Amino acid sequence: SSNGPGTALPRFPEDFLWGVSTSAHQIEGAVDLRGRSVWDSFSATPGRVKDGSTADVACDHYHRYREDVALIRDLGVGAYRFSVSWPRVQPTGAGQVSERGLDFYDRLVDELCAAGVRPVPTLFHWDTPLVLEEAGGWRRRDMAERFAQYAAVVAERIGDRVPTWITLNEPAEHTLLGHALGEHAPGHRMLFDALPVAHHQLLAHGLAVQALRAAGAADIGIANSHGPTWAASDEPADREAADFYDLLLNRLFADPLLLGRYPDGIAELLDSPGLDADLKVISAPLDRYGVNYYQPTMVGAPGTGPGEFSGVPFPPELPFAPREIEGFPRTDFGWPVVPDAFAELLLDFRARYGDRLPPLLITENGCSYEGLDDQERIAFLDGHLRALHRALAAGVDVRGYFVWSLLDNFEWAEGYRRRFGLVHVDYDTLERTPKASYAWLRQALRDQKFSPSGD
Ligand code: GBH
Repeated sequence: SSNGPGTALPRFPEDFLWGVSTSAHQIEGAVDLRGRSVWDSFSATPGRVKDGSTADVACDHYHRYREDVALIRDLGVGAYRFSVSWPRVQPTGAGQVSERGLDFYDRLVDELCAAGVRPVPTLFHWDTPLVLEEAGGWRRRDMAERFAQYAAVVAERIGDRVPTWITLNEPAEHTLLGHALGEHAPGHRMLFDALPVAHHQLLAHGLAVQALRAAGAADIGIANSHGPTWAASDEPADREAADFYDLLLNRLFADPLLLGRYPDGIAELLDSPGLDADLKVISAPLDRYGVNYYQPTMVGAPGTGPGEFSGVPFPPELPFAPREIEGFPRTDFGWPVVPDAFAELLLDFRARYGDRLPPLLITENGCSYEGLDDQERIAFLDGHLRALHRALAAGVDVRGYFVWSLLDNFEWAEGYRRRFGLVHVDYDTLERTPKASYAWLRQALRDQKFSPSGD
């Protein structure tokens, strides 16, 4: 049988969970109805967001969520992963709770349930309340307790209707881009001094898990970004660099969560009192492990290669240097499209963590392309779903797959220049138009005989 978008996908398990993902800051808008976040001030600083845009309006999802839930329902998926904006719930990040903010998520969850779609909220997708950042933000250990208190507030309000929780989105990216390299909010360029930011997020996750369990949550996970790391050559210096990058991307967060310890060398750098006790909290059992997958990365020895990363000069003092991966198609963002690397990642992950690995959810996978007739996106999704199916057949326990993203949205430092949606958004009229990929996915789910309600 032939492969490709022209032929039906292989059959996935009947109870496989199909979904779409978004995040609060990238779609909600309604900035006046919430507290300010680090991304508001970052976007207001000239030069930080490439097209000079802000997320003040974004997709105006706050006012248009009914239309968006209808799009999710008509697509035929069974789940929707969205994020809760911390400054919408707690405008200053602590204490005072905004009833209006909580009401929004209450209505959204009701609307999803009425449409037969499972709500999968993520509690933090990078929009730290600005007041907390100005007091030291994730560089401070007590952010972890603040986050757990916020988690308890949200769980108390919507927990009765939430089957699955995700604590944090991609703490690796938030540490690396937001605090080590300064390309994302809050824009710190601390290089290796950013390591405590990683630890504090992990501790925040662990304390939030305790708070969610206390509120009765039965199904909890985290969403980490992962991808295979390839060495530029077999030379020892390139291999060493690749191992180090692999440690930062694939192990720095997963090892503490799944094995209860940091990779060799990291605990010494952290030099944090009470680390063993923290690691007990961090490694409490999870019900799901979320993987966000986009592309493999190639690195070489420090000081080699083009000296830049995604068009930004790369600090030569780091022990690896990014390289271009040649020989594959690229998305509009320039990311290589390598479906086989998705299967490679999942098999490697299973080999590395074995029985310590909870069932996986693919919490994000997607690509940026222009246009309504987005055949490239169809080919991307088709290729990645086939790769995922191969990993399933090889015994990797994956329970669901979420496309990033439902809608075109505010793509962080790129602004609105990158479009990841199954649904096009006209940023002047805010009109939504399903793309060819939306129709393709809907048909693929029908071919699977997938039933959102599970019967
Ligand atoms: C996710 O992060 C975010 O969770 C989401 O908010 C965001 O909108 C979405 O992805 C799309 O960006 O220069 O070829 O080495 C993205 C994780 C990690 C993916 C770094 C791209 C670098 C590509 N990213 N990776 S490359």
